[in-house]
Amino acid sequence: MFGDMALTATEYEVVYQFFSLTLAIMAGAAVYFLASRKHVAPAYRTAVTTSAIITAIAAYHYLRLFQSWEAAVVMSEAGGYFFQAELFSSEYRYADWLITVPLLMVETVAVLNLKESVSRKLYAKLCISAALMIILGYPGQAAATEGARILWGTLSTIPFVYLLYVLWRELNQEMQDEPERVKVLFRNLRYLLLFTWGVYPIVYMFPLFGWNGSTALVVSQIAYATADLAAKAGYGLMIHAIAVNKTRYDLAEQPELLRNEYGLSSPVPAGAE
Ligand SMILES: *C/C=C(C)/C=C/C=C(C)/C=C/C1=C(C)CCCC1(C)C
Repeated sequence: MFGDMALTATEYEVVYQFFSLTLAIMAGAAVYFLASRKHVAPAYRTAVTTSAIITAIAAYHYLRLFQSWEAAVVMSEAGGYFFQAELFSSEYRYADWLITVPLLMVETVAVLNLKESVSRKLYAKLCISAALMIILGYPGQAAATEGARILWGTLSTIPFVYLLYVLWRELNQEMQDEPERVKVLFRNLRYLLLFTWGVYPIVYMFPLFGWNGSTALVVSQIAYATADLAAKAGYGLMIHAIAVNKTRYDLAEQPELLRNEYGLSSPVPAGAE
């Protein structure tokens, strides 16, 4: 719902630099997660690998968004900057979310290493509702009218609320036997999810408040990028911390795992998270 508009040089630069920075951090995070897989037991590696995949996919999409931003902003004859809404592809965001948001659900379940029958149901519920949330939100993002934005936004909120319900209610029942430390980390993980994911519907509503000038355009891009960093790279760090703790706990409980299943040569050093 952002139309063509004049931008100041600062507004153009701020988004340009922030996209560039986000791209760099996402790419760095992907390398870090790949390299730190070995700190955790094989049972938890899928979760950490998934973090690497998510941040790599996001890095690629930030490259595309960065290029799209460069292409969409031209110099006007008067010498100022001019944003051409048609040329800026926010589709990259939705394409990214469609893949990365279900993957974020995959890593959340994978790191718990639950019974297969239980995790299979959770994967299905969480991945399907995550994908539905993004698919239903897109027509509203692309719509030209407020009515359509409200309608699709509301429809998209239904799977979002269901997803939160599954994460809080159903997953709690599965968490009973987890060590205290893992319970605390997992509680914090869900709060991180709630606060970062909450940013997206708020930004989505900007035009409904009549907020669609150049400041709103810049703020929405920065807000999305910041939320993406916290919800993907930051979230991945917390997943890694949970995996390290669970590895340590497993080894304390069953030291023979060290040699056999885990193939580790020495215990995970304390403070490795
Ligand atoms: C890495 C990207 C993430 C975590 C993206 C999350 C996106 C959302 C939670 C989007 C939610 C939306 C609604 C709940 C309603 C309005 C439409 C959306 C798609 C912005």
